[in-house]
Amino acid sequence: MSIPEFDLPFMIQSPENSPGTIAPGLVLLEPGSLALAAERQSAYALTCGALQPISTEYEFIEIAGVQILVRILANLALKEAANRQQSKMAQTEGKPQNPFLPYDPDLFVADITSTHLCLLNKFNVVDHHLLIVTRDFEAQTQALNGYDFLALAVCLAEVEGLAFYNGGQAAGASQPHKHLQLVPLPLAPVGEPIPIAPLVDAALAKAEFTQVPELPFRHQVARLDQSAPLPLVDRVLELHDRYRQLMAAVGLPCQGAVGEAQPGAYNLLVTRQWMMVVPRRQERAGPIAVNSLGFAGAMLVRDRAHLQQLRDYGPLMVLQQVGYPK
Ligand code: B4P
Repeated sequence: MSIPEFDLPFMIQSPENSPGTIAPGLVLLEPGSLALAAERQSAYALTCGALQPISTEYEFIEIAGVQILVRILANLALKEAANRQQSKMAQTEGKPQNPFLPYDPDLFVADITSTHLCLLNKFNVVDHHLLIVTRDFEAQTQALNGYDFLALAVCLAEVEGLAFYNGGQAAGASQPHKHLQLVPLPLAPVGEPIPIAPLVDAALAKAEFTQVPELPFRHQVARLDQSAPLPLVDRVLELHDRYRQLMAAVGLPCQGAVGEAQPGAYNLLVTRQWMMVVPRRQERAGPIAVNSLGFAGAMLVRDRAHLQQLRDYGPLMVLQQVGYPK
């Protein structure tokens, strides 16, 4: 099988260098504009009803010296109604509905590159939750490639946040069209900006490619230098290289080439300082569904009964059950 290699020179083209053409990997975002565009579009999308935030309360569960943030949903009714509508239309039309193709223009934030654009998450729990979506259909079960990391590097330079990817249904993905996500920090108004970050920082202070001793699920984490004043091309290569190294370390080796199928389900978490990969075996532990944010120490439950179950079982045990034991 021939898989096109990620072609580096494409990445560094600018519109001025190639007037009239859109090459893969061309950066289209005006520097410094993403956070403001997200704020403006959120304000507009709220007023016109395109954005339908989900209210939550939150509590913390302390475990292994970490304050795990747990959000408790107040009302999922709108999202569930949209899910039912999506399934009904899929049945009527005989094919799955895709909310990202075509996307709702009222949720459009910005063109990022010639291959990716940025949308607001329609059912956001945290403000300015961004989706980084491929323009053309690509499956959420494909490995991430250089163009995905180019879009990610551009967005992460603009917004100090936690980027993540739910690689496949067992990793929490509900939409089959490829989308990375980016939530601005902090994840909660009090406490650590990312609950598990102190543990990750402590582990990375000893080794740049390692595991976090306190976390009982299979994972691997690597240091990143995305805050350094490096050329974009170097930051993209760092992300792409680290991804492949981490995937191999957790038993999911891949090239990160365009069109390549992912070797198995996993969650990817990326900040400007580090990247983590967690292989997955199931979407939920009992009633508690987990996506990438769960492995950052930010979990979501439907109601207080599920919160109690999470307390009784222990959040780290839930994460181990949806992932693999170390
Ligand atoms: P996926 O990768 O498929 O899955 P997800 O983030 O886990 O969200 P899911 O859809 O499974 O929602 P859930 O009930 O678990 O992401 C698809 C994304 O597309 C979602 O963000 C979805 O909201 C969004 N979307 C769907 N239709 C859309 C449309 N027409 N236009 C634009 N975007 C659309 O969780 C409910 C919500 O809570 C989700 O927003 C989820 O991101 C968020 N969430 C889950 N866990 C969280 C946590 N621990 N902390 C904060 N927020 C959390």
